Amino acid sequence: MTAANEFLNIVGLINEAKKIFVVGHIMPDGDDISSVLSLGMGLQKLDKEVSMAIDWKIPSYFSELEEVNLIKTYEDINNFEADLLIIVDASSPDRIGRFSEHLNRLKSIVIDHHATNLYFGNYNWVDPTFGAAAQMILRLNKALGVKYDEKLAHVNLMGIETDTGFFRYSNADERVFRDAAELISYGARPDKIAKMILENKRLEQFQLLSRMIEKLKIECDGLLAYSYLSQEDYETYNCTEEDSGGFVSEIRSIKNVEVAIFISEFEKGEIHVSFRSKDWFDVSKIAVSIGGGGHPRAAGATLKGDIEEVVNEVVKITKAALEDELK
Ligand SMILES: [Mn+2]
Repeated sequence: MTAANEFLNIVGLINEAKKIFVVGHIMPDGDDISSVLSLGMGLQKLDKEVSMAIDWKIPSYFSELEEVNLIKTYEDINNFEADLLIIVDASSPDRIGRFSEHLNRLKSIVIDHHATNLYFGNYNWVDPTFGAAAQMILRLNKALGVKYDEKLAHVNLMGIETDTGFFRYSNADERVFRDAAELISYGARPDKIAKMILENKRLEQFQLLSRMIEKLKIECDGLLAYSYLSQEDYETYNCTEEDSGGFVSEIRSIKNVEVAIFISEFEKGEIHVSFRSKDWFDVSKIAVSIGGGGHPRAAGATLKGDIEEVVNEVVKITKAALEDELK
C-alpha cells in the first residue's frame, strides 16, 4: 500500500464516518496538540461529531491558546463509541496511553511522520518526509474540503513551527515554509506561537535549568553531552516535567556536541529519556533499542527503574554506538 493510496482510503473513510475520535500522544508536544486540534476542528467544520483527547496533562504554557480546552482527558470521556479512531503523531500503541484499549475495538487510522512507526492502526498514513504531523493534517483537511479560518490556521501552524524548532532544524525544508506561508495567509501568527512557547518561562524553571547544568557531563571528546534530573530535583525547585521541556535542546546547543541526552524522573521509578543529535548521528536507533522511538535527530523512550542505573546504561549504549560510528 503506497502512502498516496492510503491517503485516499483515509479521506474516503472520514467522509463516510459520522462520529470520530481524535487521539494524540502522551507527553504531548506542540505538533501533537496542533495535530489533534487542527484535525478535530476541521472535522467539526464538516459537521462531524468529534471527540478530541490526550491521556496526559497539557503543558500549562499551551493554555494561552483557548482551543486547548477542546482536548479532553481519558477521565472526561464516558462514551468511547465512534465510527473511527484517528491517532495523530504517535509511533506505537503505548504512546497513546490508556486509549490503546480501544485499538482493536474501533476502526483505526494512524497519521504520523515518525520513521519508527509500527503501523499499528487498521489504516496507516505514515510519511517521515514531513517535518511535522501538522503538515499532514493540513493536506488531509484540504482534501476533505475544510475551509480554513484564522483560528484553525493558527493552531495548525503551531505544529509546523514547534516540530521544526521554530524553522531552525534540517526538517525545515521548502515544503515547510510553503505550508507555513499558506497558513499565515489564512491568518496564523508565528510570532504569537513563538512568544507563547519560548518567552513564557517560570523563574523556578531557570533554577531547575541551573541544577541540570550542574549535573551536566561531557564524553567522547565533547561529542556527547548528558544530564539528568531526579524526582527529588523536581521537588526541590517546585517543578514538574513540563518545566524541563526544552532542556535537551539546551544541551545540544553546546558547541561541537553531536548527541545530547536528557533523562528525567517524573515519578519515582518512571524515567523518560530524550535524545537529540545535531548533524549525523541517528538517535532513533538508540531509542528503538531501549523500547522507544522517534526521528534521527530527536527521539525518546520511557523506562522503569532506578534513575542512576538508567543514566549509566543509556550513556554506555550511546557511547558504544557513537564510537562505533567513528571507527
Ligand atoms: Mn511530530
